[in-house]
Amino acid sequence: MPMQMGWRWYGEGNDKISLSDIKQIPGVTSIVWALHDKMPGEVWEIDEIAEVQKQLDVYGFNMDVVESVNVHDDIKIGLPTRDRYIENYKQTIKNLSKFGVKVICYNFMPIFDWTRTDLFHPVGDGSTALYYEKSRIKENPKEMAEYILSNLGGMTFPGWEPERLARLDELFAAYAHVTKEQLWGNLKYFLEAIIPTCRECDIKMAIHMDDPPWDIFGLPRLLTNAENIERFLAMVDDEYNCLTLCSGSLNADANNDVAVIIRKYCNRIAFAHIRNVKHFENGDFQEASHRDCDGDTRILDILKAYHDCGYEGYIRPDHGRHLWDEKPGNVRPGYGLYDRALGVMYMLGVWDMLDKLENNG
Ligand SMILES: [Mn+2]
Repeated sequence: MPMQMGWRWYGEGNDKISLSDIKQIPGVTSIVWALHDKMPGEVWEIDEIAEVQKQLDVYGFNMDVVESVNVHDDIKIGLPTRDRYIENYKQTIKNLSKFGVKVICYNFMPIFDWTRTDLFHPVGDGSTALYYEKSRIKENPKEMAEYILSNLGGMTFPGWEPERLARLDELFAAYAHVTKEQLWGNLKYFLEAIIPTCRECDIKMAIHMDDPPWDIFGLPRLLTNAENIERFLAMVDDEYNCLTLCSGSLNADANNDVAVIIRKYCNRIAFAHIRNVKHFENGDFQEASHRDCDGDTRILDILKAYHDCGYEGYIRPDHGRHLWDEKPGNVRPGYGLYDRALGVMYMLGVWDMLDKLENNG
């Protein structure tokens, strides 16, 4: 079985890109989906999941990959109330298994999900892309949160729930005493509680890399480099404890050689995000097209590594630039149609050629 191409879709009425649009992109078989109106900690109910299945069935897409089932802050903080939310999480896993779901992507980042300082930074060719200006991430997380929320144009973004971020002071106070070691411990507690359910349901838990892969605003981050990936996999050494290997997140730190990491941990990668990043000398970075030479992430080496390992998991283009008529207000930042579709074709082009060289010499 070859790797399986997916496309992240935000759901009926919540995504300007339709399933019919996606169907016209060659090679996409999996819709990477979620129930985007769910708050972290809530159970995903059978009838709600069935609704999505019905929509995908019309186009013959599978719903094998969920991104994300978000983890409640009480679990990350390690509060006594976490057990209730862990039970809910297990129920969600059980409900998802009834629909053939194979992989759940999640992350364990405190308070903020991915973080950028500019969502529509000019690339220089007329397009725009997400940008991270290191000097602007200093003391004031509120300013950044307000900027990002005000530029989502009312669109939902997992990890950026306005209801949660309205309580930013409260959240920072709650995390103030959580050291990096405690956060590791809380992640272990969570995984040890749910992995037996994952085994029973044949669903892999695939943690997303932290983005960017370093501490921000004094908040600890764990999944940042090869050493920490090693620690994570050894901590709960189980085939259902897996990775969402996000090339763009890891390579925001230029020291991370993503292709080397893939070759080492390929059997524990359940989901691959492919994204290219361009580095600047002062530590800033900008997202780039998937084409190898447009960034510094070495996309060709990454695809070759997956191919050499016989990777049969799920893969998707990650963020794309905003092209042509995609402008603030009409596009979900990073998740436009065109550049991600170009990314799919680039990846499939490389992959098909690697197949051909392997089969015909
Ligand atoms: Mn990613």
